[in-house]
Amino acid sequence: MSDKTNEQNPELKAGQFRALTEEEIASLPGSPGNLGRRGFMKMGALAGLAGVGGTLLAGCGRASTGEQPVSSKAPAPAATGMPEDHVAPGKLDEYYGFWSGGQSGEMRILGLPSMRELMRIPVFNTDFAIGWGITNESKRVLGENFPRGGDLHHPHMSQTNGHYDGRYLFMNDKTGCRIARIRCDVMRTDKITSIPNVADVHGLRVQREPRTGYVFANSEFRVPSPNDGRDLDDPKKYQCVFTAVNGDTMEVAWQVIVDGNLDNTDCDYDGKYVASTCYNSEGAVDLAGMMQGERDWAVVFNIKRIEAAVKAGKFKTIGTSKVPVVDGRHGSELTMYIPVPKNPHGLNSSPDGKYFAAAGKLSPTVTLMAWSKVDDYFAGKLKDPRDAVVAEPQLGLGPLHTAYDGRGNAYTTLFIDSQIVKWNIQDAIDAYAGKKVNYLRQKLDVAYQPGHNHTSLGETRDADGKWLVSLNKFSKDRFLAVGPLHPDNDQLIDISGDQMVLVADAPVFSEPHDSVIIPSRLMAGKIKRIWDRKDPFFAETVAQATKHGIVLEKDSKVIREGKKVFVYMTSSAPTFGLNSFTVKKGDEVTVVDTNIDDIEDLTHGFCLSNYGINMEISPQETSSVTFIADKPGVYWYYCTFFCHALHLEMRGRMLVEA
Ligand code: CUK
Ligand code: CUA
Ligand code: CA
Repeated sequence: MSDKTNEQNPELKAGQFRALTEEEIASLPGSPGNLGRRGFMKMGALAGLAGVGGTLLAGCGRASTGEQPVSSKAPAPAATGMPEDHVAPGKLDEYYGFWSGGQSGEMRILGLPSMRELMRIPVFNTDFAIGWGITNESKRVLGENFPRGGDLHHPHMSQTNGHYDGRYLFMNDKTGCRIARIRCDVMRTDKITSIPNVADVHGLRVQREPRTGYVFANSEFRVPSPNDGRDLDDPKKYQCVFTAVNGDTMEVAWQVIVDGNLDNTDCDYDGKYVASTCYNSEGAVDLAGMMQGERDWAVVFNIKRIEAAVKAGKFKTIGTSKVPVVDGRHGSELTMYIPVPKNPHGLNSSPDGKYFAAAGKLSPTVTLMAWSKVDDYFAGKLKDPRDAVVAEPQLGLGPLHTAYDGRGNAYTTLFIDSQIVKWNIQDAIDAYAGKKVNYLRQKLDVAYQPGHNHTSLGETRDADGKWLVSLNKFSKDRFLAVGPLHPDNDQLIDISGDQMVLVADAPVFSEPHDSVIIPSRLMAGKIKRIWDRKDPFFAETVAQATKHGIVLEKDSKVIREGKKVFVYMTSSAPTFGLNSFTVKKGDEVTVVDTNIDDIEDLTHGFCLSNYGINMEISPQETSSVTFIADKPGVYWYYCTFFCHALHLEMRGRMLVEA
């Protein structure tokens, strides 16, 4: 950041900004004078953006969001009877929502329309309730030297033929360059893969056809290649790669070197292409530089050609990684670069399989491109990649992501305007072709500053057009004060009628970026209520016990191998199989606990006082933990899940001899 003075706020340096006061907003040229808090939020966002360079909103007048007339009034929610999102006590939600946990590193399960949080699934984070990052079973998934947390942005469910198939959820860790997989049958993270040759993993999507298949991952940050200390301050030599992971084995299949960088990604409905937005075609390393160009691009990857190139050995490897890396920079026959305005963000395929949309972010437009034109390009029938664009509707300020209802309408979040704009795809195409039609349908105020939005089933062929969630970054005054850190506000919107209707505000902890909404009927019978004793998640622990001659469902016994002590015990409400066990100071102790209760919901815990250990053991599960008994004395272990009237009495002693 330079020392140049910020033009808007002379007392601040370039790059620093503060929200304007209400008086300052009222005095701005073109200001309606008396802005409500919504206007205030918008101007604050504008001031923040304007503070960095001035050219940021190039291409759009500040107040004009397109010449097309549209109502931005929110229709009143249903005035009579129960609210639409009311799910009575004892009743079940119609949809699951799988929610990103952002910088908390976890994934969350919500019920819709109630927006009740049902469960948190630790993924990249450590979690004391579950013992994630503590148990041996979780460490086998995380790796021994796992980072302390992660930044989870994009959860997506595996698909078969463009339908959710209930097998897995995949998600990225932006900071740790990792991809994780959650098994939907037990809702537990079962694989984490580190992506080589990248500095972050941001956008993530799954292959729809014929199935998942590939998990596609974008890297946003450009770094030297390999990033081993060379070319430190020579950004021209930095690069970025696109990654495809095999969703079955979770091994990295191949990577593609690209020009510029990669932000968000989505694929087609034919299994042929995957496309990503790039906001840093400039290859800059500072904000002003990344906003220099009026256009960046969307890059399309030709999957078949990339596979063929890898098969033919036309690849290299980078550094110590063995992953095949092909060159997809300009001029390559593996890729297509479609110019789009300016610093695009979201990339979203329409559920009819025909189009993909790049949201303009710094341009008030969304660029709609046709997969059929991509076919034409790779067949040599389309010369100018820009001719793949079939519409470029002007929607409003700060378009970030687009969702679809399956009835021909698209819904785009406007970060700066704090609105969802509904527009009609065919009308936008006709308008682009020169016809006089109004493609705008409605603008709905949301509170405030939406990032992603998501429609029920909207990323599959089954888009049902019932619900839309707007994942808003700010909640400001919508909830009781809870300190300087505010919750985000995820709003539920009914899109089943002609007009969007805001139904509910749901506060959420930092910071959901994305979500998927899946009918509960689709998951019916797929989610286990009790562990299977043969589950692979703890199979290695079972194998180790078998070597010791232990039957985990029956035996509670201590086995010593030199300085290694294995403590096997059962849990059955309200008792541990061992009342006490004795070890020596310095021993490496492994406690293996098996919950032999087979009653649904009867979970036990094993918590060892003053040793920083807790683990969850659900019915028929085995959990284990290994630690050094480095403190002599008496240490109680106790059950942490209230399992029985005598739950408090469910405890025992570890005696550590000096
Ligand atoms: S995202 Cu990751 S910065 Cu718009 Cu998909 Cu929030
Ligand atoms: Cu077992 Cu509480
Ligand atoms: Ca740019």
